Amino acid sequence: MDELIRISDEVIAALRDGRPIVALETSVVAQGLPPPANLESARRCAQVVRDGGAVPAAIGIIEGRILVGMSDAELQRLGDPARKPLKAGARELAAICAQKRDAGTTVSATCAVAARVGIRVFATGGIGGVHRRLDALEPGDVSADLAEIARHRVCVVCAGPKIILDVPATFELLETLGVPVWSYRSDELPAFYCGSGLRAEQAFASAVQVAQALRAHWEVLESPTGVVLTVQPPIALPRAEIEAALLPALREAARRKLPGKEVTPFLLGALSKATAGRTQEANLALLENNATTATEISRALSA
Ligand code: PSU
Ligand code: MN
Repeated sequence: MDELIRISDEVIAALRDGRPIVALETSVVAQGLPPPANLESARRCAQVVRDGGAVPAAIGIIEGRILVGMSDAELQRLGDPARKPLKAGARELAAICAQKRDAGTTVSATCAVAARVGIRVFATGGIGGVHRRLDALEPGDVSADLAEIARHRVCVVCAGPKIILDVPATFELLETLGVPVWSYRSDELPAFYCGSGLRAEQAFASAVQVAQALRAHWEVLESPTGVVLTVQPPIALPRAEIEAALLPALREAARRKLPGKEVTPFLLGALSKATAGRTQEANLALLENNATTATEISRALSA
């Protein structure tokens, strides 16, 4: 595997010793956030993982090699829009490798790679899911994130589905796919930087309890699925205001008939513009907070 997948020395050593590791995605660096916030966020997430006593493993693709544990220079390269990095979902990994391209990895691709190398805990901002449709003629769009979380034994620590999505439909599809959705220290499921208004069916008060449940799910029940662990965003924005800003962005996205992969970055960018950067600030805060929680889970799982 060393030809196509390069695991950093630090991550190899942690895997060998069974020490805690937290995988981090890089589509948020390559597509989700504009510079310089993208790189600052990647650095801060890696730092909070280290401060918490785990090894950060940013996953991404450079010149067709899948990197597990990226250096700062490698992250800088992926974070430079001028190099036009691709957005890699799990199904695109092999082709992107063969084409020797650069790519940020989405939740779907990061889950697949993390599971492949034996990393069990992964932090992201908000997962993809079932997209909203303004009318029945708009094509349906369901993120590959959901199907890949369902196929890989990884705990995805996130602030729920992104608010741009049909959030209730996304949670329903996770149920259909057999993916447990557990809430961390809250009775409400989050929807990125907003509340969802939906009650969490299963909530946990501590990382130790989450680790126990993960072991039961994977080792005792031998379930092949991943698990979504939702964490409340540290900066919560008023739902009504976000919905009001989102509607014209959804209309504009439909009018432009954007290719599927461009929809999420377009909508996130439009929300940030409409709120004078407040959604981006909230996005950065929740990314870092999720990395902190993932570190606690990873430590409890390794203990
Ligand atoms: N979380 C964020 N910002 C992002 C993403 C997640 O805070 O940009 C990315 C993730 O990589 C996720 C992807 O997998 O958006 C979903 O894209 P799509 O809806 O096209 O599947
Ligand atoms: Mn899509």
